Amino acid sequence: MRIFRYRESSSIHLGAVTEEGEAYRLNAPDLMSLVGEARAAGLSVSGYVLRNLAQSVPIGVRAESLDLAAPLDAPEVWAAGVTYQRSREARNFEATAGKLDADTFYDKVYEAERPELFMKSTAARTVGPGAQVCLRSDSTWQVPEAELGLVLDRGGAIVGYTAGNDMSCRDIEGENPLYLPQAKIWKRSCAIGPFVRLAETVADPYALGIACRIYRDGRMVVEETANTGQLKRRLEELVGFLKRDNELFDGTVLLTGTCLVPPNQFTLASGDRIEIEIEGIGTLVNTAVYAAELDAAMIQG
Ligand code: DO4
Ligand code: MG
Repeated sequence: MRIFRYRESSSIHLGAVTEEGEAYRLNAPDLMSLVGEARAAGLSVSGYVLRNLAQSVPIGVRAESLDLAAPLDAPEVWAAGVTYQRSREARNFEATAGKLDADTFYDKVYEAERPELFMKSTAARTVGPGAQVCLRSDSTWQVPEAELGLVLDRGGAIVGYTAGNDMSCRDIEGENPLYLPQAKIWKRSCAIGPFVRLAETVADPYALGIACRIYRDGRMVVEETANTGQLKRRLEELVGFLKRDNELFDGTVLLTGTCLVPPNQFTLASGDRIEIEIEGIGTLVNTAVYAAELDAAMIQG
């Protein structure tokens, strides 16, 4: 079962898609309230939704055809790095311009007990499906990073899985890893959604196909595919380090690292359409635009 939000008549509603593909409007205000209600009733979230389906309104159309919004307002988005061999290779390439002759910090963190975890985004910087993600004006090597996102409760329990885009500047990080926050965090540099697949309805989170496609002027210019089976770490291991001596908030999202990297010569351009698809979860679509272009469009109204 998948949970989503959609806009209709200037309101935002919570919805669920059953395994049969039927979409229903739910009464709960948001995902984490739904989780609370289910727990109070002693049921799994999907069991709770199914039990209350008779009181829910069938939407009558496929969820994908609705005006979908971010599935939740994640108070914080964290991200793991170098959790796949593909990311390790890409980080080594950008840090050494392909002239690798010794172990790098990336090699070390890939093998280390402690994973790389970093703060990726706040609620105000995170967008949902269909929204524009921003490009930086001071980078010439920008890529989307397609990642499996974990939706956590305040105790660190995995409530569900979503698709995430960890927009990244390869040149800024490659110049100096101390620039990581600038390579990762700026206005609209993170997207999540459109669906959260409830954790109890995912048989094996280590067997999900992931695809990233980028379209320019209607033509596909990048297509990369991989599988979460290539993840070096266990999800609980990443969450364990995130919550260690830390305070988590209901609805925190943890992106689990990228296994998809466009060819090294590729950089995003304004107007590019980015599609991130995770098997059984859904497809997150966003368009890239320079932050200044977005600001100018907003001023013009
Ligand atoms: O080391 C930098 C971050 C890498 C990353 O974001 C990833 O592997 O997904
Ligand atoms: Mg990443």
